[in-house]
Amino acid sequence: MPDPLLRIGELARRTDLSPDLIRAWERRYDLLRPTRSDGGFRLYSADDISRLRLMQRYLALGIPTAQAAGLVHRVQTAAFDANPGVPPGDIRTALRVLRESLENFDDAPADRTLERLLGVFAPGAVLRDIILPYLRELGERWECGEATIAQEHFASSFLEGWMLTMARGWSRSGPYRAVLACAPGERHVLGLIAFGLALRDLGWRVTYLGADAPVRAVEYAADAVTAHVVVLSAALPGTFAAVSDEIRALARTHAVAVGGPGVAGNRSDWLASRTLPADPLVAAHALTAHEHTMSQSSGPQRSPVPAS
Ligand code: B12
Repeated sequence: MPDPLLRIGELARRTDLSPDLIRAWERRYDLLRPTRSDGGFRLYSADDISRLRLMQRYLALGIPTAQAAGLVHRVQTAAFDANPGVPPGDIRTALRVLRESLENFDDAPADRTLERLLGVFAPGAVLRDIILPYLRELGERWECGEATIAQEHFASSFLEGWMLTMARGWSRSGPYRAVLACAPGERHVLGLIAFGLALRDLGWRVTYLGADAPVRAVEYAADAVTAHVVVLSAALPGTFAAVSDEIRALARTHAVAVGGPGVAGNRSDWLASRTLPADPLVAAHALTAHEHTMSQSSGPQRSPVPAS
């Protein structure tokens, strides 16, 4: 389902900014991308929330407003510049092949198509323009009864395996280290793997713990690899609430960020301030920009909040 669109009052409430300040940033720095409702009201998306949170984050680091807005633009556009779009015709064909092959339990055509696309386009573009939209579309068709549980399980298992094959060796080189895990009880791993691939492409070493990871195990791995950041992910709305005390305890000693659809409905300001942008590619760029800023800042004290 597409993310719900918000009027400015709700956007202000979710970001703890005044509507006047949001409008001023929108006007002066072209920071937001609202669409219009039939009645002419501006409607904002999850991406706009991400941009405002990123802006708040940079301001909190003491970066002047115009420069902070420039950084927000740069993070957003860098994700696209590094992964130029797959042409619409190729996207349509690839989505058709994925649908027809995976939903008939025959993964060979899907495999060949994805291999061919990877030979031509950046991995991030293949993820953003084909794999993630297919998974979302399949999820929507499954929800309304047009795809069966068997088809959904077969397709998501194939794509999970395929993405993890792309990920081989992702823990081995790069200047920054991240530990990635689904929060306890959470088994939706696909968005987290996509995010990990995007981080790897930006030079991160990724230590991936997968589904349903106890917070103590995450902490153990983070200490073992001296992680710069721990990223926890959830798709279910109750996942983070169930372990919020443990995550807060972890955040006292480690930089912690959270992501995935399970963060969206969460009312905790504490979680909101640690929420990564919803788009995995943009989130990877935001985290990397943050890490650059932190490594250039003079003080020895690291910020406990890595992004947004
Ligand atoms: C595949 C799937 C599963 C698979 C997961 C397999 C796997 N290897 O991950 C399995 C079968 C395990 C599963 C199980 C369940 N599922 Co399920 N599942 C889905 C499904 C169909 C697709 C989810 C998915 O991976 N989408 C692809 C990802 C890439 O897209 P996305 O989730 O929209 O995420 C986007 C962003 O949020 C971002 N993102 C995602 N994660 C992250 C992480 C980071 C760090 C970042 C930066 C970004 C990011 O990337 C995406 C691109 O924009 C959805 C339906 C749907 N419409 O989403 C239901 C859905 C998520 N599942 C649901 C439910 C209820 C369950 C079960 C409880 C079902 C059951 N009764 O057992 C269990 C719970 C298991 C658990 N404890 O976690 C519900 C959740 C409803 C809710 N909001 O409460 C959904 C929405 C279906 C529904 N409408 O009922 N599920």
